[in-house]
Amino acid sequence: RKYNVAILGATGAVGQEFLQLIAERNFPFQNLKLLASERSAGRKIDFLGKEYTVEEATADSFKGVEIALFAGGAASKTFAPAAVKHGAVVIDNSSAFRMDPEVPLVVPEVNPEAIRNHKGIIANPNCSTIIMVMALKPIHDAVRIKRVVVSTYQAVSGAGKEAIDELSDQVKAVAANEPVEARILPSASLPAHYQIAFNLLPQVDVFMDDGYSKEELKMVQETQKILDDPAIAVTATTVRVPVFRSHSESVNLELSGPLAANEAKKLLAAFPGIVVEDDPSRQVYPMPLTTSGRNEVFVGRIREDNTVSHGLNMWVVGDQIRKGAALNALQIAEYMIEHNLI
Ligand code: 2RA
Repeated sequence: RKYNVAILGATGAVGQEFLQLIAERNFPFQNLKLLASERSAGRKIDFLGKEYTVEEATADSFKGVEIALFAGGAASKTFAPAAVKHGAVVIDNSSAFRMDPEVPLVVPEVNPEAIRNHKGIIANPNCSTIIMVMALKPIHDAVRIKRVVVSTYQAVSGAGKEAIDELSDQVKAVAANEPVEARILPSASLPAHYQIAFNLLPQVDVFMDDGYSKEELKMVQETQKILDDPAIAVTATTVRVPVFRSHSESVNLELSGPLAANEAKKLLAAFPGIVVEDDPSRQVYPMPLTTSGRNEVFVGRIREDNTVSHGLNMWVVGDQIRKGAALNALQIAEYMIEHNLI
């Protein structure tokens, strides 16, 4: 059967990817409502041969809606309760409800069973967490992971369309020897903004009192919730890099027992949604330019780390807008339809 779907944040990078994916995957929608802030209301969007007018989101927008895809941002907190009250299932890409014990935090290939406990809202994890836990899960199931040390190389798309435009504009300005403007990164709400073109910013989101950023905290807490293992030690350094739309992550693991690199490679290759690209002798490894626009998470540079007992290193890359946000959320909806959970 087909479902009445609403997309909140329809005009942003993730909202646009929802539309792209709904078309690509033939997602069974009956009616489609495109919702956004007042600023974007009124915009016309052509989709599958029909013209849609973006509406300003209100509590009543969700009347009759069965599946509400929230692209993220502050609007989620405002509208999720109203959408649930109208009987919709909300799949929310914002961080608002991720750590709420009543709200499942789900990567469908990793912990689909958690979806059954939903009370109307299912939270989509942070993009850098989704990409990492896809690679952790097959290993963790075989040999429990004791500790994760991750450094991320995050695409500007994580900070939205404006950040994508900012990188592009800065590269052009540098090439033309013109002044470079920095207004968005590391985050529009912060007092200081820095050039990202030909630079690296060791800040994603705001810093907390302990010197870690909220992004780094998310990777710790969300990983423990998704793997249902509060004892797994995770430490993260998240960095913004001048790449458009794929996040890359250097992941170091300390396992509770032996696992040869070749064994790890087999486990990863067998995991749904993972592609192993790992042949140093032929210079084969994942890169953001080759993973962007793809649905899978790509893993390479898989090798033992003998500086600790049972150590393993790997390089994990995935499209931040797809598997990191819109695709993962849509896969949750697909799973719910397939298992009669909507
Ligand atoms: C970022 N993970 O990359 C955060 C939110 N998408 O900015």
